Amino acid sequence: MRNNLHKRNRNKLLELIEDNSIAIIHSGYHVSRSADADFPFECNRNSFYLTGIKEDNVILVLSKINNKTSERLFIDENDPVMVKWVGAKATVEEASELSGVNKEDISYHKDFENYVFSLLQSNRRSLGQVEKIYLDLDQKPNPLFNSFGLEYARHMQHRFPALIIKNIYNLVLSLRMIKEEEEINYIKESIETTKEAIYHAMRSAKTAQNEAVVDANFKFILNCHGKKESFDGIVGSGKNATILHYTDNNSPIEKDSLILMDVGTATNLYASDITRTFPANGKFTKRQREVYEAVLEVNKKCIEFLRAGLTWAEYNEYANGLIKAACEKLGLAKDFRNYYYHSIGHSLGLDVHDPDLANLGIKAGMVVTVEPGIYIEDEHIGVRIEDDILITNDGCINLSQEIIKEVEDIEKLMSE
Ligand SMILES: [Mn+2]
Repeated sequence: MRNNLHKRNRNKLLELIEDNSIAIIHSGYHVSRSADADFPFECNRNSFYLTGIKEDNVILVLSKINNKTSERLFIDENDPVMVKWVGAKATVEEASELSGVNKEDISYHKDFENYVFSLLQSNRRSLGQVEKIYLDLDQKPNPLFNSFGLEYARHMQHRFPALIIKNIYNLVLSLRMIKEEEEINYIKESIETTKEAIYHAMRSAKTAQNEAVVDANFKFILNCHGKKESFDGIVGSGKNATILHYTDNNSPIEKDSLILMDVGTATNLYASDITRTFPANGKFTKRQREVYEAVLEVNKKCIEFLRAGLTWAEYNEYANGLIKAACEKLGLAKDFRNYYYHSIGHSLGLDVHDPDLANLGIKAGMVVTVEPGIYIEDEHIGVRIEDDILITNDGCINLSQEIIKEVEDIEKLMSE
């Protein structure tokens, strides 16, 4: 606990916030699904980054007053009835272990308002004057996102009209973008599990009559590791592979078709995001191989090109140039944008499409994806090859290089 990732994250954030301010970050509420059922809870990733707790209704309060910092965590007190129905929530001891917040600085929700007000009135004890309150205000118009932040902003503006409300969202993102070694190790573990699951799914494809079987074989390995998908996986065969976010994964597999799998899992919420494309029957046709090798070459060239200091526009323009040339070489008549209709990659982390400050470009310590694709609907061929890349000071490291992607290696694995 002494060297807790989330404690380090809070200390980094405290460096960034202005003096005489407090910051309040909430982990989110359960969202109702239907009748008395809720959707599976997904905690706010900024909250998790700062607390390491995946539960709903956790509130972190950071303060910096006269350059003296403090932290306080508010959690739910266990209700004996709920414990019997859905299990216990983290106790003070467990919350302390996960977050690195001292036990003495963890309280139950009933003390939250009083604590915040005591900070706001701290000038009485000549400690300074809180001028600003940072809340986590996502830019999305959907009120389900950060509803606590929105509500609390209104509440505080009403109660303390002189208080300046600031958004902490971008400050947290500026930290989340750059991964520490511990975070990279979680991503590596996710990639390792994804590799095992993809191989299992590939081997199952030869006898599978339906995409659902390949999908189930992928998920089987995740379940065996006690892991979940980091996003709704895509298992598309034939023409379905040309639909970017095809997630039905339930069509019959044509014997000589290609299967595209865009899948991932998470470790401590740190995601992997991998795409592999392979022939359902274990052997590429001449045309499939042509298209596949064209995409593979773009994938490799983009990895060689990736380095700190690039803008996202430069990265995309480079990939566009390669894909345009590849499409021409493949004899595709229309503009290349008819065969490649997404961007080359995105940041990866606690979210699969990890939000980042795009204007800062690509920096050392970021993990980004490289995912060129060519989709030829008329020919029922969709190929995408996606790897997860760590940007370093002098280039990059392909974290998923162990997951095979050469034609020979794929055909060999599928013949075993
Ligand atoms: Mn991706």
